[in-house]
Amino acid sequence: MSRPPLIGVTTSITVGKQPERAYVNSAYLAAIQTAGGVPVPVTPQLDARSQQELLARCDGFLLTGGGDLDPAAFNEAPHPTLYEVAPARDRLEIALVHHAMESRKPLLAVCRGIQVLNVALGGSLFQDVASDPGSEIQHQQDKDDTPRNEPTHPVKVVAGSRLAQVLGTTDLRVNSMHHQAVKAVGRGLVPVAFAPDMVIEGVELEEPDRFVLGVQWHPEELTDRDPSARRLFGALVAAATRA
Ligand SMILES: [Mn+2]
Repeated sequence: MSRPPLIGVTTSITVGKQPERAYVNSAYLAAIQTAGGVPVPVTPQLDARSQQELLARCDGFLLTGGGDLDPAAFNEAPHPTLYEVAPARDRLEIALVHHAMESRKPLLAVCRGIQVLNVALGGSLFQDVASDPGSEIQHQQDKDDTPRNEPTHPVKVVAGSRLAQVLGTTDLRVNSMHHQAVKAVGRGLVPVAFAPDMVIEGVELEEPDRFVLGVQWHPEELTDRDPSARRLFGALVAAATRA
């Protein structure tokens, strides 16, 4: 019996508040543990040596949701709606993506995570989907106080993609708590899931034998009600067990 894999789970960090703290929503840790993995918080508070040692020991990674990336990373000026930019977190998570690419370790990227994955591979973001490109779909259900675990818009997944295979479906309804989205797609990534307004809701690495997936919704909040959400975390842990 192999040992359960260690899944590095990135944390948020307080911005402009003292004392500085790292934090992570329990739902991410629960989803990894239910899938049989051991979640290990990876925080921007670690120094470079600790970060490097910790990443090297992890068998797979989960990039979590949170505030916006500094748009300087894709050579754009900040949009007025930009919020909670944490440069130390950006640096850590971009380094983590490069580590996962070089070491060929599995990576699941959720919400902000899909944006980090895309930008780390040279892509760019729509900084405020509601105004650019503009949409009739409500991608920020938290604005209406809709519960985090309530699906609010449909997503179509490209048939034959790895994401469709992992989810076990090409049609699902997802929760939505993002005001940014993938614009120019990063090197080696393919968009494989779309909202009805054509906002990109899923990407994967083109290489067929690699497990690098990004989703714009929050499957960690849906594991109780949606088997496809459980399958995502199950597939990450399975891929990390083989890695
Ligand atoms: Mn959405």
